[in-house]
Amino acid sequence: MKVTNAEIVISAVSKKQYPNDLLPEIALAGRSNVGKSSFINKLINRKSLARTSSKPGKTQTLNFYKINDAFYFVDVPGYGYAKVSKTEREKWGKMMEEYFQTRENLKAVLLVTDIRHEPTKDDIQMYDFLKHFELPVIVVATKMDKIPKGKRASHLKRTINTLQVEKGDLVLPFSAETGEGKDEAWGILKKYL
Ligand SMILES: Nc1nc2c(ncn2[C@@H]2O[C@H](COP(=O)(O)OP(=O)(O)OP(=O)(O)O)[C@@H](O)[C@H]2O)c(=O)[nH]1
Ligand SMILES: [Mg+2]
Repeated sequence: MKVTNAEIVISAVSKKQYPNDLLPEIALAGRSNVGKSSFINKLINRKSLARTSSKPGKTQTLNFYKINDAFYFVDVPGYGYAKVSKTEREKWGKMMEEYFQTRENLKAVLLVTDIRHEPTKDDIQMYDFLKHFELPVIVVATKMDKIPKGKRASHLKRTINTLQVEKGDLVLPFSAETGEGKDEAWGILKKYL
């Protein structure tokens, strides 16, 4: 897809702030610091529209990025960052449920995982949570540039096995560094838009 326009519309913390123009949405979920915001930037060819950071916990709100006036990427705050208070975690949980459970224009979720590491308990929980709400899930195995070619297959297999990815759910090797998987990502997303 040729992206000619991309803009942040709102950083929302609750439902009443979500955009109401009924455009389809694609959400990004995953651990803190895994590369969700970087994924968005890579797909839309913008260095830093979605704010990224080497420190975990950069994205704290549901950030709605309107693309070509046609759909939204929704950048969701990450999970699994240890230095988060119980209150913060509960606030996060409520925000997630409110969004994933009730959002009718949400068409698919990209669950971003780090190919270097085995998916965590939190990743498994998130995958199961999304499946529970019967949302289409695409697993994005990012940071592919960080592992040697010879280990790709075994790492991908580990991700699939640990998450127990259901038949029919796609797993996409990706790198925001090299652009690997970008065209494939658009190919997949087009089907939901
Ligand atoms: N080598 C490499 N680094 C990446 C890749 N994707 C993201 N990063 C780096 O990982 C760090 C975190 O990236 P972000 O995109 O901010 O991660 P996030 O998931 O949005 O993080 P939160 O907003 O904190 O949840 C940054 O330093 C990025 O440059 C990738 O594909 N390869
Ligand atoms: Mg982010």
